Amino acid sequence: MQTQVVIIGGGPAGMLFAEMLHQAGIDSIVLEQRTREYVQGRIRAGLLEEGSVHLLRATGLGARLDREGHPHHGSMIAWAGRSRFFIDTWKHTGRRMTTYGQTEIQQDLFDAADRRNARFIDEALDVRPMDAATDHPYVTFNKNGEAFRIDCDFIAGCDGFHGVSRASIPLSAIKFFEKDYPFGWLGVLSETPRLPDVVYANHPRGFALASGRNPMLSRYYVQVPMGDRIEDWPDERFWTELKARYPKEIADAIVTGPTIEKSIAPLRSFVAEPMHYGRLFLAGDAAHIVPPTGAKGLNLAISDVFYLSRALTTHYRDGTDAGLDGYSSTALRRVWSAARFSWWMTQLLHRFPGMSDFDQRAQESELDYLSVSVHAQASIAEQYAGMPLEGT
Ligand code: RFL
Ligand code: PHB
Repeated sequence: MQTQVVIIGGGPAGMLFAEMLHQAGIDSIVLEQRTREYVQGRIRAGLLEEGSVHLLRATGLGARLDREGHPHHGSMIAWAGRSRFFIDTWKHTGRRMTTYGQTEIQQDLFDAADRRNARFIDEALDVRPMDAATDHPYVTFNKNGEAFRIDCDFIAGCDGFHGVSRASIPLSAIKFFEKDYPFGWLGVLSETPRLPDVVYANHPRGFALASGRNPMLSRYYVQVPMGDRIEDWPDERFWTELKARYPKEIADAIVTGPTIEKSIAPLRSFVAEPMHYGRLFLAGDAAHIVPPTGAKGLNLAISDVFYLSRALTTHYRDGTDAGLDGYSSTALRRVWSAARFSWWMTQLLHRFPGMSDFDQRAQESELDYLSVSVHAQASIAEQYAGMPLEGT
């Protein structure tokens, strides 16, 4: 087979990249190791920056997002026994946030791919990017026991944190920056009315988060120790723990019910530099992971593929490679800004094992400061709303 760009990974980064390339008249093939149904069923992110909503709209993916997404003016932070404050992105930046599930975006992307008869190959096993350091890269894989090869101009590694793309880069050509957190998030989805606001909570029992997918579908998270398993968290224990971490009036407003999905995700910060090796370019979770506290992972995946599609568009249209040469440094500026913000939100809102009394007071003092300082609130709102894309 032959194409201009082989995209490894059919998650949001890979599928959106294929759509953006198609709009620019650039041909691609997406290789996904799982089944389409599996990719579709994964429950993950929910909160979109306004810039991400604009990019999705500009790529023809706005219709259902505009109908069913829930735009709002920011999120609330509550902490034990104190007043709450609102991260008002609308007041401080004129930008809104939108809750719209990653599952829905994935569905919209598959629908768009179907409409244009895109080449999307799922259950592609043993995918290998080859000769990325040369002008003639190619990718090999197996499907249904048969071996295939695709010759291409470029390879896009959109295969998430555990993918093969980053792992194929020689260690002498890439540097990793990592930080692990000593806890995870237990997330549940429940067909119960969501709270009117997204509410983050810092409590002596640990962090909690209330979000939603639609008026009758709520999404909640609680911080859990490393090593906890789903079986440790029957529904009743989950709801009791969640409510215990919110001030009474918020806890009373939470409607409980059976959960329809439950999963535990570890929290991690990770950045790979540079985000390319020869003609292999990394985008999304393949290149970086942020803890979900800042709601940035999916938004970064979207901005990465925007930058990369713009660079490839000028490569094919004008024959200039300045965009490709600058892709990594341009993308990394936004990545590091989000990585720093996500790390900061994580240390502000979680209880860390072994935290000293001093650490505890310092955290409380920072929350107190945030709740009274309009300057501090403007700064957090600006970062939460998302920094603007360069060159737009
Ligand atoms: P994905 O979604 O992991 O997709 C990668 C795809 O590549 C496939 N793959 C391979 N295919 C072929 N060959 C191989 N060798 C392959 N290896 C892997 C995989 O099967 C998969 O289909 O990465 P992508 O596209 O970069 O998208 C990133 C986002 O999924 C991620 O950043 C967000 O979900 C993070 N995130 C959030 N981001 C936000 O912007 N806002 C949020 O509110 C938010 N909340 C969250 C989150 C992530 C969470 N978890 C579970 C970590 C909440 C949670 C709980
Ligand atoms: C979500 O709705 O899943 C969500 C919202 C905010 C976050 C993380 C996840 O920071």
